[in-house]
Amino acid sequence: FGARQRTDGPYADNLDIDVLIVGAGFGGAYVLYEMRKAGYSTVLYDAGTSFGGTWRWNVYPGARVDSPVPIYELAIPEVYNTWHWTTNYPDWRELQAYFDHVDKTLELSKDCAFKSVVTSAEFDESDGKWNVVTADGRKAKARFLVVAAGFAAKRYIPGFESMDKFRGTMCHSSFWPNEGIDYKGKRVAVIGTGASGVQMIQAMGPEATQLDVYQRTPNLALPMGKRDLTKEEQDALKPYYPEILAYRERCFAGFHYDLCERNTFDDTPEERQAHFDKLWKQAGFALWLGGYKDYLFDDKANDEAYKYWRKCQSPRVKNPDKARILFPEKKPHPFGVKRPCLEQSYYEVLDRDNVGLIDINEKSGTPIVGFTEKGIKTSDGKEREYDIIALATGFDVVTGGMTSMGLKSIHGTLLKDEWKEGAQTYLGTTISGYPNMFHLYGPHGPTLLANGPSAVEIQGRWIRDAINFATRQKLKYINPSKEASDEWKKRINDLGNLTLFPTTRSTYMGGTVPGKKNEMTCYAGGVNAYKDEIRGKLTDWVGFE
Ligand code: N01
Repeated sequence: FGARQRTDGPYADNLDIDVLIVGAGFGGAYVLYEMRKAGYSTVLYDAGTSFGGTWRWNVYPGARVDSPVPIYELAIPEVYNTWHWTTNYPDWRELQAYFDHVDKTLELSKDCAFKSVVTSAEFDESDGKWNVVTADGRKAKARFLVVAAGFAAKRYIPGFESMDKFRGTMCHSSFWPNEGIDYKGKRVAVIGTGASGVQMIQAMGPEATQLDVYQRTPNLALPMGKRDLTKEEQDALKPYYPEILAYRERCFAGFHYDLCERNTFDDTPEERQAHFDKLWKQAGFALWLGGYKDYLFDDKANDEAYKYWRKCQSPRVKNPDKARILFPEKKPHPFGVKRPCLEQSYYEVLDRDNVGLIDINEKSGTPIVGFTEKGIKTSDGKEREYDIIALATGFDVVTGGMTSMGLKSIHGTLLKDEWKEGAQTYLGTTISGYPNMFHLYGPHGPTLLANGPSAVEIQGRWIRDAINFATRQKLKYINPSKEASDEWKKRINDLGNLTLFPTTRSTYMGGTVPGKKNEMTCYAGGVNAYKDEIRGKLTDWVGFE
């Protein structure tokens, strides 16, 4: 991360402030804005060098948000009224420029210390303050600690045998250099076909000499529907932004879609076809987030969604061997319980002659057995040679950022040890034993089941109000009770168990890091219900000590 350049202002040693925020993505930016408006002395630490969070790190080829704007932006008028996008699905460069604009408009950086990695944080009950230490030894005291680390702060690299022997270039999607890696005319492998893998494959396939895709599970990808946006059409819509952006919080996933009021088999096959066709035409996440209301609960209903998806996408791949791996007749998992990526030319790129598709699924294919100096070896004894290996293998998702920060409870235990048996939170915003600490866009909130800005604004306002109430009531600290926290965990699991999510290992179930507990990580009752549920607890400190 490099050394800190400054020693003044937010970079000073021995800070003593009201609120310390960790993370400069949407969550951190929003909370900093709210805290300052409320008059608290606030400082934000981030490991990177500017605002953007995940969009500063994930600059791999083809990286582009797959949630449309203006849904995917902050509902802050001074920011959106002075900003225009070039497209409804901006790429990482445009998102970085947007974050620079947020920073400049709200003057956020003056309260930020970048290149500041938190390595330990412990609450002192005697003075009611957090003691936070950074990697370069700075200390800070704060009454409140807000962890806005995001769900993808800690990358996951599988421990393939002899990885260190590979002599070519190897890089994880979230650690791609800003200046890029020249893959034109090179032999490239991509491992992983989640959202990052799909986008990399689309970008690199047409340029590389040879691109091999190592797929463990097919991505049930949907057409993105990307198009250019003009300044005029955005200006015409801006008077309605307050209503459009508020509407997100009334929808299940914080987008502008909602599940349809009918069950799958309420409709005749013809009506069903017409309904699916309508969603398909809308593109984006419509088929996923606007489907029949039972399809994420009832496997038979889910079959209909999968069959429709397969019928639409499979004609795009002519190579029968590839088609078999990409569109199995028996669905690989219920449609929608793993995040369908939004694609533009994914299937045409996979169908190219210079693009290979290797099924590394343990049941149906030939798993990777290890790396060599020159490439990758699979269980059928084949060794393929590469110049570049791109790891699109995801993250220690949702909890990894929080467990890497050295957070210590008032009982002397470390969060990373406590959460070995699974995350434990109250309301997806607080943790028992960690008084006056809040988190957002992390475990047990809507998080991965929600549009990012919608979720962080709901949680950010709640955190602001909790801090306001505690301050006005002169409470030294607030701490959720163990009982309330157990109840919330049960609520998360009960909601999850109503759905088909627990049938499949996925980011919603904690990801694929070996040994990590497979359990529901997000609140599955919907953004709208979540908002009401947590607000109700704040008025009388229900569940807090
Ligand atoms: O990571 P992932 P991601 N051997 O965990 C495979 C957001 N996001 O970086 O499916 C072989 O989804 C794994 O296989 P399987 C988005 O919310 C958004 O792509 O577990 N393969 C999978 O294919 C997303 O959910 C955007 O069988 C292994 C892949 O690696 C989240 O970030 C863009 C393996 C990991 O997929 C993470 O997405 C990018 C192993 N040992 C990301 N281990 C946009 O907005 C894992 N895999 C556009």
